[in-house]
Amino acid sequence: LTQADWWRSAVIYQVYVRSFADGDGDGTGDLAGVRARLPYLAELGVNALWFNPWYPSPMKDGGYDVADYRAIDPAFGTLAEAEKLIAEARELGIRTIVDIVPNHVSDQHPWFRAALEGGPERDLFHFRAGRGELPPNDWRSQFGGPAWTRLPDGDWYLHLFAPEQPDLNWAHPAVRQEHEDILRFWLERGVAGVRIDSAALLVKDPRLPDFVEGRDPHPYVDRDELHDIYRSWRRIADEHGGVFVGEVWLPDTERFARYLRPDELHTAFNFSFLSCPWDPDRLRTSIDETLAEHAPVGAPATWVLCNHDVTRTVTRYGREDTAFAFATKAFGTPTDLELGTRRARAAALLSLALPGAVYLYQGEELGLPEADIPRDRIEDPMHFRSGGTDPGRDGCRVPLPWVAEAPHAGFGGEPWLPQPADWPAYAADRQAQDPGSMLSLYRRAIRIRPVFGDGPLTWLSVPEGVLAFTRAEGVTCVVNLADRATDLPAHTELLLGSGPLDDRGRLPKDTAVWLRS
Ligand code: TEU
Repeated sequence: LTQADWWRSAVIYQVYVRSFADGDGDGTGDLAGVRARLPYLAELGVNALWFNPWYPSPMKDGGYDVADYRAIDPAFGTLAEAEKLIAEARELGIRTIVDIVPNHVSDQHPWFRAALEGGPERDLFHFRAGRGELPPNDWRSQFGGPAWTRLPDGDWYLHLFAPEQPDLNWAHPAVRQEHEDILRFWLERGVAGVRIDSAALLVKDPRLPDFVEGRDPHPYVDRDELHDIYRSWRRIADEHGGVFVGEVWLPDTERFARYLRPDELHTAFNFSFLSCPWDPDRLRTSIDETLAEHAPVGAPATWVLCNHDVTRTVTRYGREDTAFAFATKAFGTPTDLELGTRRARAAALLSLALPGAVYLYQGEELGLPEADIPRDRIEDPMHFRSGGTDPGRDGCRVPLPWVAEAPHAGFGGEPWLPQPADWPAYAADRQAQDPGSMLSLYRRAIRIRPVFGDGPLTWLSVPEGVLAFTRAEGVTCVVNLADRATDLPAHTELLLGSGPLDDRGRLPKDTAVWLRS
């Protein structure tokens, strides 16, 4: 692989800045905190950092309500500091990916404020008269409740997410122009890539019809007009050597792959893998379908186990229903963390052995569980819009534990979300000393991972319930998802294991190894 192709097999670490590390002691993570931890990230061995939105924001949706796309939220730092961070990371061989939110802006964005004043900026959004006392159509917000909010003047505006996130009108040329300028702005500041938030939702049917189950095209998901937008974005990326990763959430694999054609997005998140249950057949099918859908368009697959929207991996795999990822669970779902951790360790070796790029959400390398957030501390709008039944996504966004013996586990000041009492046990400094820790496993796995080369995947025939495959370099990954221990295929060297073999040298259940044949 050439330098320019780094993204085809990269390990990309997701930084949720607000919860990563707090450099100034105010309880909110910041760029100073990230800069201080760059050596940690270099030692972990990741190739790039994806920063969740770091722009000025009222934080009604963790920064996905952007008030200014060309600056840094003062709670995080300054633009000059971001440029320093980008350069310092690059010195360590780590590239930067920024998160662009094109579907909507904050209600505090100058455009929306001007629109509320009745200016021509109204055309940049979807303002409509209601149907009597009812909203203009029956669309629902992704967070629950109607997708429309009524203003004192009687008009309604569309928001597919929270009311503080009005949707932009992508049929308006100024919206396109503005986002192309924003892309250039960040690419010119040295970022290597851009994550595109809610990438399949931007374009709406201009008639804004009621939703009809199964009707194609959908009034706001995966509309054909999107491809023209991403083609012009791709030209901008190519001028700067930048790459895209789209948050394209589409179950239909053919429609999904259209976004990855050579003149569109470079990559997209693999939500099929993320929402796959801990089941050998389902995992193998997900892997096969992923590789099959990417091959014709020549795009590399991505492997995602967790992100800031879903339940932490060790918790998900420690529950009876291991499949769910996008919908959160009721409060107090029974969880076996020991089992979940064993599986998460095996899943780490599985995902890092597959062909393509791997996304690693901060804290996964520490094996953090989903935290129970006291109800009166929850901030996620998803919780409120569910009427309080859904705990929301804050449980995977708790400030990280760095130092076991320090106040707030070394995060910094009193964290904006409370840390569970056992957080110090997960602290990075403690795990760095422990060869059996999740951190040590991730460090070794990321270091050894290049032994798989960039060859294609070949499945080996092994007993039922076991997944085993090789890549061109003669290195094999074996994952045991059966109920009993299994014999290992012939090999000359055991490179890495997610856990010990049993006393007869067999691979126990919920365990993975990397072997040299
Ligand atoms: O998420 C978009 C998305 O797919 C969500 O609707 C997802 O289904 C939801 O979070 C339920 O889990 C992106 C961001 O990742 C998310 O954090 C933002 O809240 C959302 O966009 C709005 O910008």
